[in-house]
Amino acid sequence: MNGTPTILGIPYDGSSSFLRGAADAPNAIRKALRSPSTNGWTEALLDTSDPAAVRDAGDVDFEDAFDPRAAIGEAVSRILDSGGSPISLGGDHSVTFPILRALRPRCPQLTILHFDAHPDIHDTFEGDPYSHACPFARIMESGLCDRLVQAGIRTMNPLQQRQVERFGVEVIDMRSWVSGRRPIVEGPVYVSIDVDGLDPAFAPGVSHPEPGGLSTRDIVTVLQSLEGPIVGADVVEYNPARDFNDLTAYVCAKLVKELVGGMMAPARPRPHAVRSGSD
Ligand SMILES: [Mn+2]
Repeated sequence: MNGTPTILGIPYDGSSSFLRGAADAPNAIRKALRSPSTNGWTEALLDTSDPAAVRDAGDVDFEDAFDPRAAIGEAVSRILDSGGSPISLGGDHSVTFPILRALRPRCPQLTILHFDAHPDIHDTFEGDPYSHACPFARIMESGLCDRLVQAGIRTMNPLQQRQVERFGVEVIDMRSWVSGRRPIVEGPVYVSIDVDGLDPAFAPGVSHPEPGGLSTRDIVTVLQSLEGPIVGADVVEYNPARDFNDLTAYVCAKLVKELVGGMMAPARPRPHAVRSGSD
C-alpha cells in the first residue's frame, strides 16, 4: 500500500501532561513548508510543493467532535479511502494511537519506527490511559504493529522498562545510538517523530526539552535509508510557544519534506548499497 502523500493537521493538545501549545503546530509547520526562505525539493530531487503529487487534507475538526480520537480516526480513514497516505502534523503524541487504529486494518505487515526522547509507553499517566505518555501501550496491547522500534530514548524508567519487556519493544537509547546502533527496518513502515527526540539545541520548541538527543541530520539520514514503503507518518509535539525564531518549525518542515519524499519514491536502494561513480 502506497498512496499519495497527504498532509493532515491534528490541532489537539488535550492529552498533554505538562504544557499546552502543540495544537498550534500544524499551521506553523505549513507556514515553514511554504516559506520562500527555502524550497519544496527533497535532497533526492523530488518536488514536495507539486499539488499533483502531495495533497493537504486540512485539519481535523474538533469543534463538534464528541470523541477527539474518533474524529482523528475518521479523518485518517477518509485519506486512506481516497488513495492517500497520511502525514499527520500534531498535536501531542496521543494522536498516534487513533491514527494507527485507522491504518492497521489496511497494513497487515507493519513496523513502527518511533523517534522520541520518551518511550511513551506508560500503562496510564496521571490517571489517563490516553495521555501523550501512553500511546505506545495502547498501540502494542491492541496489536497495531508487528514491530515497534524506538530511537533517541533517554528518559527510560523502571515502569516503562517493564512495559518495553512485556511488549517486546526494540529500544535504541541514546547510549546505544552513540555506540553506533541504528534502526534496521524492512517492509511497510509507519514513522512517528516526536520532535523532542531531537536535542533541544536543534529543536528547542517542545514542551519537554531533554538534552543529549539526536541531530536533525541523524533523523534525516535514517529516513533516507528506509526501503519502505512508508505507509504513514506523524510529526508531533512541536510547541510553537516554546520556539525561537521558528527554528523548530523549519526542522519539522524539513522532516515532513523528507517523509513526503520517502512516500513518493518508496523503492529506493539503501545509501550504503550505492556504489560511487569512480569505482
Ligand atoms: Mn517525547
